[in-house]
Amino acid sequence: MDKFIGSHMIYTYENGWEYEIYIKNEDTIDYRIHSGMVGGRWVRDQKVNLVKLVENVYKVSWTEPTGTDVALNFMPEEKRMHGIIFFPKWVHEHPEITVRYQNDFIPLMEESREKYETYPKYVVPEFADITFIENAGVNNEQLISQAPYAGMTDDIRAGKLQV
Ligand code: FER
Repeated sequence: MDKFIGSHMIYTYENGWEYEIYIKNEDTIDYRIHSGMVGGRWVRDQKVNLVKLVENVYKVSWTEPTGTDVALNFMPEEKRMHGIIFFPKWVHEHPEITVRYQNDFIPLMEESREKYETYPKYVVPEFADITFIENAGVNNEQLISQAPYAGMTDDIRAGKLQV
């Protein structure tokens, strides 16, 4: 697992949604969502379950304060991953409530998941191509420390965003 921990990746799902993840340590991720239904959303210090399934295949799973459940399988050697996201009905209907720096709005997420409907869930299973991968070390607090902006992933891939 040591090889995977510290991975900083950008990937584009086959539906066009672009995401960025940093595997901060053995049970924590930071991430930014650059496009798609909840583009602009970003989160630090989300607790996850992280396991190595077989050599070079890793699974990251968690449940969000919004009630969204996520399971991701990474195959870094193939530059591919597969993600499945289970959105509560309310996130599909009011994605804008979740599009923010979530860490500063945990009570709003918890209120919204009680106030609005959960079912039926909106399930999004997609493969993605990994377009950037580096190892940024463990517990790097600078890496995901600013809001996503248009063109940010191009800047990261071009090495223009040094942290
Ligand atoms: C991902 C798919 C979904 C991901 C995060 C999410 C970091 C989170 C979704 C949400 O909470 O709305 O690949 O990677």
